Amino acid sequence: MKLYYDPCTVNCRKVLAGLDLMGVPYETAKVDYFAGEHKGADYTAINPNQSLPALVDGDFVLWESNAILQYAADKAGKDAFYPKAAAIRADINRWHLWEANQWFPSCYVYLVENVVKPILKAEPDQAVLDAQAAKFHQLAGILEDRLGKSAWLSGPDVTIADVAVAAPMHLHRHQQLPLDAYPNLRRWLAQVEALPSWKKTDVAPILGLQ
Ligand SMILES: N[C@@H](CCC(=O)N[C@@H](CS)C(=O)NCC(=O)O)C(=O)O
Repeated sequence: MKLYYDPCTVNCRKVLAGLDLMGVPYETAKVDYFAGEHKGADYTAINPNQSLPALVDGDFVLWESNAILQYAADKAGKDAFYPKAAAIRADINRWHLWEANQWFPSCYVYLVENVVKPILKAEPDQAVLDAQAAKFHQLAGILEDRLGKSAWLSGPDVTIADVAVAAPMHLHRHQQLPLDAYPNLRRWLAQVEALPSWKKTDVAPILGLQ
């Protein structure tokens, strides 16, 4: 399996951390996000969405980071991180869909305004942040409630649901995500941050963030 990635992006970090957590072997091909290589003809032939990451396994090409985690877990037989029991698997699939549809877009607003714009020497737009706040708190409340019931998102053990949902908030201090009201969420995030696979894939040094 070859992963096309740039380690600085949210969804690539998600896959890198997830593959490392599961101990799945893979090769890599770097695609420079800030140089726009993901929009070049070679990479577009692999992922017509022109977004990162993508996985190539023989003749099989797969994009969508959560689908990559699911495929890698199944292919390598890492059932502990993506159990086959129907209800647990459906729960993990649910968090993966929710992450892509709801959580990532909300956290991304904070990433763009408070991390990307300052890197590009632009000013964060407080009106954009204010407009997102109600949605962010609604979604964070859902996580807070869930994480009040179990140690990890899908039960007592870490799974690929945790890696996926943590990824959009991976630079939460720099993103300035408003997490004060969510003790269960902060407790869980600290657990994720203590995982060796998470530490190994830290993006802050790559982006020059302290
Ligand atoms: N739902 C997709 C989202 C992929 C995505 O948007 N990736 C970002 C990097 S995190 C990207 O490459 N965006 C294209 C761009 O900014 O031009 C996934 O999970 O793989």
